Amino acid sequence: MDCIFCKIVNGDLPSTKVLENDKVLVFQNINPETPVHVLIIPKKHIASMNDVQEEDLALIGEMHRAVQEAAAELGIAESGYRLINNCGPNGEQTVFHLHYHLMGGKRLGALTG
Ligand code: DGP
Repeated sequence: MDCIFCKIVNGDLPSTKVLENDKVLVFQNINPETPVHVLIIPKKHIASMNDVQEEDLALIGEMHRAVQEAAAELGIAESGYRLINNCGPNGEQTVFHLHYHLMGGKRLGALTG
């Protein structure tokens, strides 16, 4: 499958890993927009939030647990952070493998849409 995040999961593309378990990978965004900007992905290929199935709900929970662990690891748990999922064209999704952006390390300002 021609998916760059699957290639990162498989080790066919390099990444800077923050944490990993058998279900979830957290790695540094190649193009960070904030001092802390990592991506949380399921190892299973799910194209977007629209494609999450009933059987994936525990996996989504695992992703949220990984968010907590990564935020603590990266030192932004107490200061706070923003968790974003871009879905589809209006969401400006560019990589069609489900991911959350975990962003922090500075005051991010109000959402403007
Ligand atoms: P989006 O689909 O718009 O929610 O964002 C995809 C993000 O993925 C974007 O912020 C940049 C990041 N990205 C794209 N290609 C790579 C890559 O090869 N390696 C890493 N580490 N990040 C990537």
